[in-house]
Amino acid sequence: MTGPLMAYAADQLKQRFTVHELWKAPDQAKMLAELSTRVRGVAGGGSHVRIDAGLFDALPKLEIVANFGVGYDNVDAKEAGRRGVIVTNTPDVLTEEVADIAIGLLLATVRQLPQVDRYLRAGKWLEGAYPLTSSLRKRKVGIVGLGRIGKAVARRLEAFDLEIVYHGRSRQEDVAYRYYPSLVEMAKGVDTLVSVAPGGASTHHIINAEVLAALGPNGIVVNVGRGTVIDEQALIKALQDKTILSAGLDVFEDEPRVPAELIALDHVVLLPHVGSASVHTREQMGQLLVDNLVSWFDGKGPKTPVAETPWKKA
Ligand code: A2R
Repeated sequence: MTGPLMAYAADQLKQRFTVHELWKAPDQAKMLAELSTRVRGVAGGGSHVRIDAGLFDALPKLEIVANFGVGYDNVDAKEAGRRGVIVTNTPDVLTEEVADIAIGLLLATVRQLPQVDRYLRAGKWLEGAYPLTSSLRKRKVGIVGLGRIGKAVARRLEAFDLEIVYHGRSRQEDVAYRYYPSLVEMAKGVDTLVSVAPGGASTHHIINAEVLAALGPNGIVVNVGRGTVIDEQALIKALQDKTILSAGLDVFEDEPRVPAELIALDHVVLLPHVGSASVHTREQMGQLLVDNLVSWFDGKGPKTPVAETPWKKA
């Protein structure tokens, strides 16, 4: 294990395997050197530990990396593929949970729910009503990354009677929403962006100053995918100078560090990456991580390999 995992999953791993806890070692390089010919599987927790060529070099007998989370930008999956190491993630089991948070965050941002709560607690209601807020009504929502979670968000937004469009690398033939090959063009046509795109080089800072300017002064940005998708400094500037109206963020560029300039802005809503963080869903994710390792070492192949390391039964 490269980092702590919830007991629900860690206990199962310890029952089935000999588990070494890398992050607890006073000298991690020494531990890796001692274990180099014995470690066959890695359970990766969280996005803060990079699993890349350095670790693969240190563990030449490695067969599988089971990542906790659907996003695996913390793993160099292409390099794993080149070396014949399987990478698995935890898709589907968190889709609805993260979509719920996307909607909750959107509503909280548009109607300023945390700010309104703070207002009441500060006793200000006794002095008068909270100022009127912006509205979800008549908003047009552009989804950045219409994948499993993006589609679950879109399904929920349909119930709110909002117009939905999307941007991704390719048009999806089986959806009726309008497709924008250009993110800037989509931003010009909507006032609300919901980003559910993965991290990594291909999405790095795709929501930049130009996109935010195109979104305009009524613009709201919600991000539940990866922090690196948004140019955070450009976002801070756009919020400070009112290029856009507000933002609701569950993910940040350098978690768990959140820029003081963002925290200083009272009109944004900030969550500490809790999209999938319910007991129910985290247990499902932990179980899928365990199931991938058990299935692999039982000789039955990985359950949910990522695209870069496809599995074909021999
Ligand atoms: O690009 P497409 O057509 O393959 O659509 C995928 C989109 N996507 C991108 N969109 C714009 N620019 C890119 N460079 C780019 N790369 C990928 O993101 C697809 O519609 C979506 C990802 O969907 P799924 O693979 O089904 O992932 P899921 O389960 O919805 O999770 C999305 C992300 C995770 O990677 C974590 O970062 C986070 O949500 O939890």
